[in-house]
Amino acid sequence: MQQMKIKVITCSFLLSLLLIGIPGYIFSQSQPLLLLENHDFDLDGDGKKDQILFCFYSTTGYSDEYNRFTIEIGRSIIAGKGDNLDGKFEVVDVDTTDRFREIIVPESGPSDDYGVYVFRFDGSNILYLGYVPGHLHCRNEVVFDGSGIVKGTCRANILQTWWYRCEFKVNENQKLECIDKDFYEMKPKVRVTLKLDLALKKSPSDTTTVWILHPGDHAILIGSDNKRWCLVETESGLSGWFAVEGFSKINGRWAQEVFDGLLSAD
Ligand SMILES: [Ca+2]
Ligand SMILES: [Ca+2]
Repeated sequence: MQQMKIKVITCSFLLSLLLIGIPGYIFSQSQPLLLLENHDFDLDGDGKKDQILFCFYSTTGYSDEYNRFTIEIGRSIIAGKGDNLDGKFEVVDVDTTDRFREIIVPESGPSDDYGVYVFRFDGSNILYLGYVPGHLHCRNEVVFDGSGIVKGTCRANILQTWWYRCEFKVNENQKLECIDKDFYEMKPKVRVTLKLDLALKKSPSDTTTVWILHPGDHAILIGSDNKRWCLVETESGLSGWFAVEGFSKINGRWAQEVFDGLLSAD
């Protein structure tokens, strides 16, 4: 992975030129603009270096809060939106067995909701492959290791606030597609205290009750299918499953009525 050289200029004239033909944008003439240039990358594998022209700018009224960008390569140009864009791009290789190298654009999001936008130049057009959640340079939340599988850190959909390792691959439509799994390890692992009785099941496919947790018992939330079933482990090392309806109903009660210690973040 290589980070591009960044040159900061004020250049509303150049931005106007770049965005001819792209409707829906209004700029003030004094708007600051980051221009990034690099001539050293062959993105489409044809043996010729591709000139990449990158512009970040803001429509928020705050000059350092970049929420728009354009990428121009040859005659192809694409415009994108983001939230607290870092104002830089990088080149990665999603899959070392194909001829392409990809451009990624990181953002910090509205509330430390990090992620990267991924683009590919196919020799004619710049394609938007998709979005990978996670911080590009912290805790390996996002990993481009050339395997063809891009690893991200996704926020889960049930029970409480938690994250899991999600994986994406580029499908036949040139889009990053999330690889669905039956089980995701919860990050972080949360220790909860029971407030009500809770019957634990043997597995999602075998709902035989294996034992019952009682008020005051402690358990660790281990993982989930991120759809309905969650796995807990007791302090004595026993494990079992319980079902969640909707976002956080357990046997008709809110999860907070069943567990003390659940995480809840914006
Ligand atoms: Ca090339
Ligand atoms: Ca490649």
